[in-house]
Amino acid sequence: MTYILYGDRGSGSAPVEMALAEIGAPVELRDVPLEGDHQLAEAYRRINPMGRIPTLILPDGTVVTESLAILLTLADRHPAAGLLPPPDDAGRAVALRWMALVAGEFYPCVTRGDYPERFSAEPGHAPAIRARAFEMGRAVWRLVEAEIAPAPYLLGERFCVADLYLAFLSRWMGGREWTPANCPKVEALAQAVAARPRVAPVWAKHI
Ligand SMILES: N[C@@H](CCC(=O)N[C@@H](CS)C(=O)NCC(=O)O)C(=O)O
Repeated sequence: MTYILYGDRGSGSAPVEMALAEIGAPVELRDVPLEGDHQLAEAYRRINPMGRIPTLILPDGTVVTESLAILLTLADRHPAAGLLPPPDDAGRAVALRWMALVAGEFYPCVTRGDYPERFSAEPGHAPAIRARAFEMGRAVWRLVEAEIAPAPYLLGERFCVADLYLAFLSRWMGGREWTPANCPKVEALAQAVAARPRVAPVWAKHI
């Protein structure tokens, strides 16, 4: 029943590792250091053809890529952990909404910020691409900030996997300094998640 998680410190594998900690599921962690572009190595691309982390291998060998798909898969496979409300609960729709927004709108900004040279054939464009990616990424968090009312979690007292995902991704793109100053509700959510007993050691390792 052991999962295999490919990832790196501070990366998108962190919320997956945190979800596994909440579940209490055994996991073998395999390092794919982004420094040196090990995610682009041929051997790893045979597992994840996008050359990205995280990748989760289920105990039966099934490969799951895409952080959102991985987290939802874990929530589905371990209902006793309560990582998502049931399908007929509106809270599930709320959780999915915020996770999809962050996966679809914020994560691509992170890629543009980290690898601006991929987005223009003209090397001189990189600083402007990076700057715009930061603006667009922060616009996503401002929108989240305006809409959520964590108490202390997105669904009130009930913790869910969306809390993990938003909390950890809010640390990226300078978020550790920018979020407390600009998005106090998102910051409070991040602190509440970071303080959870099973999450705290994993959070500390990745931040
Ligand atoms: N859509 C993917 C994005 C994954 C992603 O971009 N991961 C980053 C690390 S957090 C990565 O592997 N970057 C390396 C690269 O783009 O070459 C997901 O949600 O899992």
